Amino acid sequence: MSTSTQPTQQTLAPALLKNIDAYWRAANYLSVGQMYLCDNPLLQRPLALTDVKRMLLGHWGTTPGQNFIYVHLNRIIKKFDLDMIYVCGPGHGGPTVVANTYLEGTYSEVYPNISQDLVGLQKLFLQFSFPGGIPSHASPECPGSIHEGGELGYSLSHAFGAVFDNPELIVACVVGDGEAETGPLATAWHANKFLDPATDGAVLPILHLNGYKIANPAVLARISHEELEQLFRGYGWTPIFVEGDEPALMHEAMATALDAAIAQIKSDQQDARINGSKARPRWPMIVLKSPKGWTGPKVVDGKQIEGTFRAHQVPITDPSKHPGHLELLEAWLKSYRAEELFDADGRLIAELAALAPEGQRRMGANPHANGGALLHDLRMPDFRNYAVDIPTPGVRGIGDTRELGKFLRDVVTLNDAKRNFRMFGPDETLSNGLGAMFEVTARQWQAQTLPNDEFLAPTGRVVEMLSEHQCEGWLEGYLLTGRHGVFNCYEAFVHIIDSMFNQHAKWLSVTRKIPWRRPISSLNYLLASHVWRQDHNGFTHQDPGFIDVVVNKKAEVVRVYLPPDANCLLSVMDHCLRSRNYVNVVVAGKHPAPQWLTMDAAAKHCAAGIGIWEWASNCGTDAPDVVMACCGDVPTLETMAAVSILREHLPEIKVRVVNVVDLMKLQPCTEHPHGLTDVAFDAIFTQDKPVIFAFHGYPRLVHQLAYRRTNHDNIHVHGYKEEGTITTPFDMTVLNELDRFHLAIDAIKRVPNIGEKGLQLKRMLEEKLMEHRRYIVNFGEDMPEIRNWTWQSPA
Ligand SMILES: Cc1ncc(C[n+]2csc(CCOP(=O)(O)OP(=O)(O)O)c2C)c(N)n1
Repeated sequence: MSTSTQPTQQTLAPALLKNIDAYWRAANYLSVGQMYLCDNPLLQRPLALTDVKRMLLGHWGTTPGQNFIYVHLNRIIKKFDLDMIYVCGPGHGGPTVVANTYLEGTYSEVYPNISQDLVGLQKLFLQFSFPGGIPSHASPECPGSIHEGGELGYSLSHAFGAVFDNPELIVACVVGDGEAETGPLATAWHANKFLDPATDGAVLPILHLNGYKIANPAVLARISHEELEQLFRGYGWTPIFVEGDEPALMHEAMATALDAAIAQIKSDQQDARINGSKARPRWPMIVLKSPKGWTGPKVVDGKQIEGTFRAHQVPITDPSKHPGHLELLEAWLKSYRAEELFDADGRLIAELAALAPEGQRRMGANPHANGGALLHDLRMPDFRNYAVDIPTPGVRGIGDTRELGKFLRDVVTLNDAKRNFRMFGPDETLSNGLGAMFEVTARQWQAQTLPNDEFLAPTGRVVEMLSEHQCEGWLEGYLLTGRHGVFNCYEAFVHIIDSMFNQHAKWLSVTRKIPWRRPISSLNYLLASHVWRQDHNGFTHQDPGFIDVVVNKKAEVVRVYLPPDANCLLSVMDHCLRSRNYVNVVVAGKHPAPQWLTMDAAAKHCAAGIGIWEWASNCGTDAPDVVMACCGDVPTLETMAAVSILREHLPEIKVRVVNVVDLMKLQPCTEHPHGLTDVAFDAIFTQDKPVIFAFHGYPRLVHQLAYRRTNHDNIHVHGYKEEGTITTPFDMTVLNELDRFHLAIDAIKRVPNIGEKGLQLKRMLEEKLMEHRRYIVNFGEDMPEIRNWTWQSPA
């Protein structure tokens, strides 16, 4: 199906077409006003230099096209009583969402000072891109937005995340033709192979083919119509083209296209929901080809603006410095004939106001775009019921994430009816040890299946696509619309979405200060298959740096947990799934590993976030000679083994064992709400004793967090030093000097007056390291004393 600018049918009655055009003019006028005016909002007197902002900021190019889309969506929402939200891919079209939510009334409802009158209009204009005002993007401050779009590329992923398990919702998602060149957006078209037409909603992508980015043409705008159409058909979409620049024809074409798109969505959904069709729909999408900076100045200073890249930002520059620009700006503003659109008090005339949907059907007031308002607590199984039995510390477990899998399986079951919990991941749910989930659910998959496939079904709580971008974007969209979930990922490759995490954390930081934005469920990362157990995959798979990225963000938003065993992992995950407005990063192992704490002890330890393991220490309440600290499952194992060595060979050294679950405990309490007071920190780490700190990640991070502590100079951190390859698990720790021998040697070096006995032990441990090397090279596995080592509790 293809719609041209010469529509064969008349979708819009002449009066409606005229009003739609007038509404579009109103939105365009408000957009230009936001970019330029600080006063005289309706030009009730001649435009003066003092009416124009001193700093001119904003993006005009995308805005008129998006205003055009918005008014047409309003019509279609009313016509079909649609539950629809708007995702503004090129979020720099912020003036669109602000102008339109203002016109429909939602803006003034959440910001009563921005009233629908002359005073409010002036404030609306002034606040835009102005110190103390609002950003120029579809930012959290704007009602109806779940996607700021400052960093391009994530619109479609967010849109799909929003419609999972929202069968009545349609997300109209504007994709910039420049945005479409980004990696995340380019893969996002495949999301249609994961959407269940029976139980999920629909996404209506609107590719905004306005031809240009900031300074370049957009690739999709410079391939033939046929090639573009084939591209989207190849991705499984049914493109409907709306092309042109003559407003009246374009209104008609857009209305016809939207009618067709909605009819197709409804018919596809009906086929699946009523007729039981199992076919994957070829969902409709719209390609809107319109000039960049449509209706704006045609030529400025002898250069063409409309329909070129030059329309991207502010087409008319500072009138105080450029003769003739004030007149050009006035003529541009007047071209929208605001006097026909607003009454003398600045109120949109009733005939036009009636075009907007009402109540929660307004895209700015749709509760899906304020997901916290729809959020229900998860029904949670009692994590204590999944306790690993610990008859004695050090017993070997089956793999911490494998225990967690059973808990998550039951989270799925308990919330099955509500359909508000999902696990997203790039193909690693099984590999990360969470296979128990598949006892009760499947991977959602709408493409073909073959007899040997496993755990694929039209609908399921697990969604896996080998695109970390999609997994992240889907989960974000899912959370932002009021649901819960987990992203499980290889630790090294979660870096792929560093920047998406950044943006989500920023969103959360801002929304915390917006009272009408209700808290949403936290974004939970479960990073299994971590650096220390990627011995078989090698160097490429060894990178614990995501937590370094995470801790850069506002303390009020980020939390990092490194549970040492399965019971702690269960306790931590229970907490994360109940939490709101955070990003929680949980790093856990999947391989059989020693278990340390009973469930009661684990729950207490995790609640404290850090603690002295007295049962593993040999100094009782006395001051220690050395603090052996650990954070992470493998560092804990190596520390415990090092402590055993010291206890056996140098029992006179008083060792205190400290375990850190909650990394942010290390930061001062003035920096992070979880941070220890200096007094509490000193009580654990002492003021002057050496601390040998075995850390899961890059050593620098511990120093960064603890640099203000009294005893910082005595903290010696062992962590990942970017040494790695395919080798044995223990050798990974040896290469990075995180192993028991290096830890014990470091303790010997740091404890004063250690004597000849200590030096002998040091030599013995150095010899052990050589023996280890010889052994693994000969046998290809770790020495039996390493493989079979178990913790022996002190007598
Ligand atoms: C990931 C990313 N890279 C670069 C930019 C800088 N940038 C802002 S707007 C823009 C061009 C966008 O073009 P398009 O998506 O076609 O939007 P429109 O032309 O409608 O403004 C670029 C490159 C960005 N915001 N995000």
